[in-house]
Amino acid sequence: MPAAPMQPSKPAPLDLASAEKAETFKAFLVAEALAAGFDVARVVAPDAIAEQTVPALNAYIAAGHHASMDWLAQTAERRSDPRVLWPEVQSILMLGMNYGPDCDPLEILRHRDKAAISVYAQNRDYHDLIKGRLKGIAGRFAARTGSDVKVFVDTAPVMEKPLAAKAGIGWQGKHSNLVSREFGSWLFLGSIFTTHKLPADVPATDNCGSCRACLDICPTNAFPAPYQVDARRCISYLTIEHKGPVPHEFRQAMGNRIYGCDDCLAVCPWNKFARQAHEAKLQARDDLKAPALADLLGLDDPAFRTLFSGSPVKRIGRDRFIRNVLIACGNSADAGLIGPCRACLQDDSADIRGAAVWALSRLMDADAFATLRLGATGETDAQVLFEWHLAESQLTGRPQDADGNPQGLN
Ligand code: B12
Ligand code: SF4
Ligand code: SF4
Repeated sequence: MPAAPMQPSKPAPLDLASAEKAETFKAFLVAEALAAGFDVARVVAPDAIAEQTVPALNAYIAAGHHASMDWLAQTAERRSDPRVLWPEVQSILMLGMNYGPDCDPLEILRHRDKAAISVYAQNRDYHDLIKGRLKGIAGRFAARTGSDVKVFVDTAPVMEKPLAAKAGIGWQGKHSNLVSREFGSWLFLGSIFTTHKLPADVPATDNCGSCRACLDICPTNAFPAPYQVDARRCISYLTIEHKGPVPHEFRQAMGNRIYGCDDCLAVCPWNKFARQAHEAKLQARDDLKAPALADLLGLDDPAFRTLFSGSPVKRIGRDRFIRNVLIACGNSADAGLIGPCRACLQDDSADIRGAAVWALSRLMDADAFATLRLGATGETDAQVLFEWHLAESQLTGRPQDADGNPQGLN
């Protein structure tokens, strides 16, 4: 049956009262956000990103760039389109909180006997801080407008960077993070979803131009192309998310970075406009600015929990943390660390024992290492034994097969 001809539709009368109300509610929401300590808050429509993010996230996962973060793949549909995550959502307020450092984060990389903890982790866990504030703002907005609200920060399946870019908070730089004209690289992001329709802000434009400083500084070559990060090669991923031994090819490049990495962020020329975090809980704790590797190696589980209470570092647990510290020790060229590293050969964690073997092989000469090996006969863990054999063959120049395995091993 032929379709009935469409009636020419009359334009809907402009509802000035509701447009005005939407502006008022938006102004209220933004004012609440700023009063709660956020530095920037702008609105984006929920349909603004899917065209870009659905294919991009699928390509990212297909390329394996998500490494072992299977949750990115499992939540891909909801993550790349806020309307799938919450079909009732009408508007999204994206918020940024400045966590700018008070010194150059690249400076600590020159002090190899000290540990570099990335800027975002030198004080309180931003997830806890931001989530509490978001809940307060959203609660007041819901009470004022009667709309439903949901708040998200980082751990939820929301693509915060593309949403913040479309809201005009900044643009996604070639390192993939959001860059702001006012705050440089140093903004934490969070969001408030609401069923109330609010006027959207204007998206930001890309101001990277021909610069490629972030791509060139990356110690592990983690950018297969501008705007793409291969997490498998990223030190942030390797030190925070990666379980088990760190692949050998990245250990030297890690230097003294024991938790996260700021190189691509810190080198960005837009940081000349950055300013120090005003939120006291995001300013670096003095004891986490440049802790001595030797002190960190001695942390048992209770001491680790105490030192990193309320910090994001606590999330990775003591064993993965000490594994990272040991790799930094191996890169330190500091013979004074041999003693503390040797003590780690007795640790209950095989990951720690394996990393200790690697560190010692880099701090000791071949003869001293061979003597140490003779005394260390009780090891039964296959991965740790592999570390011993590999280290020995590298120190003695014994041949290895194509995979870097010492030949003649079974
Ligand atoms: C997973 C994750 C990581 C992973 C993967 C990083 C990544 N770039 O994907 C790891 C552990 C490596 C990581 C590291 C860091 N992270 Co992180 N991370 C996230 C998380 C949870 C999701 C990011 C995501 O969606 N990735 C998936 C990719 C596909 O999305 P995308 O990066 O936006 O990529 C876009 C384009 O670059 C392009 N693209 C990317 N890859 C590809 C591949 C192909 C083939 C194609 C075609 C396109 C394409 O398309 C995408 C869509 O537009 C967000 C929080 C959140 N919920 O959003 C925090 C978040 C991005 N992280 C954050 C921070 C601070 C960091 C670190 C700086 C921490 C540190 N100091 O160590 C580093 C920076 C490393 C880096 N250069 O990205 C902040 C960034 C704040 C900001 N101003 O942008 C966020 C937003 C957390 C927060 N709430 O503040 N992170
Ligand atoms: S965080 Fe470090 S390792 Fe990761 S992409 Fe940036 S510079 Fe490279
Ligand atoms: S360093 Fe250069 S290329 Fe990278 S995000 Fe900043 S401006 Fe863009």
